[in-house]
Amino acid sequence: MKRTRALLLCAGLLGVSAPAAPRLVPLPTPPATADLPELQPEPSRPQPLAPLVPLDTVPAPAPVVTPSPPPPATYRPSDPLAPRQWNLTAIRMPGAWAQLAGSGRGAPVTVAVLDTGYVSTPELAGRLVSGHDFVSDAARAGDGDGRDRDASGVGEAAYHAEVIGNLIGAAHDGRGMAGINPRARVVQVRVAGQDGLVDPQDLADGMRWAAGLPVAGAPVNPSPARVLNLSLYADFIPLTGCDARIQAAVDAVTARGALVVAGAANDGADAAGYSPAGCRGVLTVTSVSEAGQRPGYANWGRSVALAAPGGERGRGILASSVSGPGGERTPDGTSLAAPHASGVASLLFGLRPTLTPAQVAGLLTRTATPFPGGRCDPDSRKICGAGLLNAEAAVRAALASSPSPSPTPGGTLRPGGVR
Ligand SMILES: [Ca+2]
Ligand SMILES: [Ca+2]
Repeated sequence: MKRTRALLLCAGLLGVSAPAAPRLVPLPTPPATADLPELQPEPSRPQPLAPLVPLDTVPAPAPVVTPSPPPPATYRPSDPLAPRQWNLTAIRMPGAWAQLAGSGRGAPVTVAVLDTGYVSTPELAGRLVSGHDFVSDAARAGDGDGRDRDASGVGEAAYHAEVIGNLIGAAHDGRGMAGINPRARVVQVRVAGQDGLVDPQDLADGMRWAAGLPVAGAPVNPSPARVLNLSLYADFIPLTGCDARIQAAVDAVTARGALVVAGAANDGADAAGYSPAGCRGVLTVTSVSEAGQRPGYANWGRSVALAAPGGERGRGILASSVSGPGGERTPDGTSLAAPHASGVASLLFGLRPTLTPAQVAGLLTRTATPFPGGRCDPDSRKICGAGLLNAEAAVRAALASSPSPSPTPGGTLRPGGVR
């Protein structure tokens, strides 16, 4: 069965539920300095956070009281769009940043965005890599050839990858938007043609390459990723379950230590039929609105691990963009939900590099905030996983976990949330 419409998981791109034209508002002129200030603590706020487990010490056999100043309660990025980025408040990013920024905790982590390709954005200056173009069909590629080393996005859909990358890692620099992990490194891997369609083999090869595995005809990725964000699904195949090629790629990159995060897709259907959303070992993320409810477009079902903001008509996910005319965009869709989980996952890997993909997935799912009333949808069949992504609780749980590479009594993480 051939799919005939663009299948990137941005409802706005599909014209499913977003306004007919993106809302474009010019961004203010950036300041001259290129230096990115660190997160600034919000002044004079109460400090109700529980004491944190020290990062760099092996847990002692007996309880030890460690005198250390409590972290600030919250951080507020100074980026002009930040006050309107309701999605970051919804996943409790201020409380997560508060645990990270005060002591500069966490190593930079590389996230691969497998999508429409590379767009040079100031939000990721110095942290953005143009990966590889895996679109093999020259007729759909729009760049005149098949696979090549230039991952640049082509055409109107190119903003899709840019917005996703920005949501994951936009700098807290007083310009544009604030990202979830402003220290993340982003590798853009092009797997979607100019038409927005994704060939299953291109996707499978792009996934392997992103994680640092060898792919014939491509140089080895010098920036292998710990997190692969897939805000898309493979076209040209029946939507009856996980494609064997995609499952094999998921298994290979997971064994390599990379977590695969996928959007659930935007058909208002059971996500189990989709690849990679329906594949084993994938952290599949569906959308909720600001009120924590499933928008009609968002896929659902047992293959969904958790939910994150994807927005809805008139209340999308605010992002800055330099693609096309540039300015603000407010797309909605599960394309925007997945990178919330990818961004938080990258924070957890930065804090605890020895965590496995299953352990990070387990941290994200077991710390999720329950949906209002316990469900994301009045229809009991339409389930959305463990709850709403909670970055503050996930970071706290990661900091409380053992930094040991092997599970130890009392420090064992219970894998969960990944099928
Ligand atoms: Ca090409
Ligand atoms: Ca910014």
